[in-house]
Amino acid sequence: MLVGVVGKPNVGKSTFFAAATLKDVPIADYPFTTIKANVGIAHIVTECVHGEMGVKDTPRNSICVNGKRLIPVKIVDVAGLVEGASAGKGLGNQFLDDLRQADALIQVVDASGSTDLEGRKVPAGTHDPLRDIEMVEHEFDLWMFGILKRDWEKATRSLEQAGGKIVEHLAERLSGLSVTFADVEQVLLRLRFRTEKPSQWTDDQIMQLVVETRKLTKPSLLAANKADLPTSPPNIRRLKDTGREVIPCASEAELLLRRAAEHGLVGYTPGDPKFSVREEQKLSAPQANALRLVDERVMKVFGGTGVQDAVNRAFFDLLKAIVVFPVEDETKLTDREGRVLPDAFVLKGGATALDLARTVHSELAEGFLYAVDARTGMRLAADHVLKNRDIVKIVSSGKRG
Ligand SMILES: Nc1nc2c(ncn2[C@@H]2O[C@H](COP(=O)(O)OP(=O)(O)OP(=O)(O)O)[C@@H](O)[C@H]2O)c(=O)[nH]1
Ligand SMILES: [Mg+2]
Repeated sequence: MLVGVVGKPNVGKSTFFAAATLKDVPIADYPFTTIKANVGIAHIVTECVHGEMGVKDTPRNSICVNGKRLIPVKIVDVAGLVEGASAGKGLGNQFLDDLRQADALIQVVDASGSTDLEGRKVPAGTHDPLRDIEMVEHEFDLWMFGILKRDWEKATRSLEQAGGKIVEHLAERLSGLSVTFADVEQVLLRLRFRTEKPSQWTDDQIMQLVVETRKLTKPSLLAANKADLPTSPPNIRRLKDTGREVIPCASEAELLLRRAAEHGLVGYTPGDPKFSVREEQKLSAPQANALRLVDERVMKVFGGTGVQDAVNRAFFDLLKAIVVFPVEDETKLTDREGRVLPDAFVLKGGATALDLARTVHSELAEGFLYAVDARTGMRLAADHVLKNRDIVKIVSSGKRG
């Protein structure tokens, strides 16, 4: 699963990305700072199961901090998107190509209204961020529309003559965008288009198809960034009034806190509503002042920086992801080497016991016999749908079983 960080230029996408991954990427106060996409590892946070199970864990693929399990996930930060990008303006289509594999999007918005539609600086509060959302989504749609319209008439006519299925044609055209056959089928069912005569579909209909496909296959939430600035709160309210999922974010504050925590200057776990200063005497005056501002303008107002919340919600809400703990000994909750609850895997919502086996190791899946729910001791079949925080042993005839 991959989540893309998108938006117009200069809204703080790379700052958000850097705060979520602690990867050093270019950040600057002008448009098109990012040219090449940045891929990095963020973490999603869930209550660890070790407390509930009364054991002390020894994590391997993830981290356990203060009872919370932090599990690695992939995110990508792309170049800024401007009006006309789908037709090559700005950095053009390239960033859209970088989003092909994304399963969900975090759309970063400059809630302070201090950058225009193209990302240039303007006096704070003078630009309406609601316009940016429409622009970004419309460009995305135009791009997908362009992919479908490429020799549409020729392709659909020959399809009709050969008795082929439009679902297959569409799924094939969009397969590079992480769109499946089942996705297209679902969209067409909802739209009730005449599937036997696609050559007669109007451009409006094809656009409708695109919009529905985007909503289904690239669900998104809004990260209302630069929330620390005084012009942001009214815009955040207006963004929320649209009915969209909006998370006030202060990416710069999160970056500051995570870096300070890395150096042991503050106590802070991503997602916490507050932080504590550890080594007051080691802070320079500007550092101390910056931390005071973060406390006053972000933590006390929004109850956190929002960055971790946005990453969590992209996976848990948009993708309905679940975290599952595989073990080899279902009573001791250990792996072969005796590590307690070593791994936590992120799976797509609806994932089965067999999907978990596949994720752990292909051999486990090939020889899959059954799984065991470590909490209840019950046997689970291959098609058993797993829940968030399940602890599961897989029994397999494969070498690793
Ligand atoms: N006040 C404030 N400024 C921020 C915040 N996040 C980012 N910025 C500033 O916004 C400017 C743009 O940040 P970037 O992260 O480079 O923005 P971007 O969206 O990646 O920009 P492009 O790559 O050019 O599209 C920088 O000056 C950041 O310091 C925030 O939470 N609050
Ligand atoms: Mg950038």
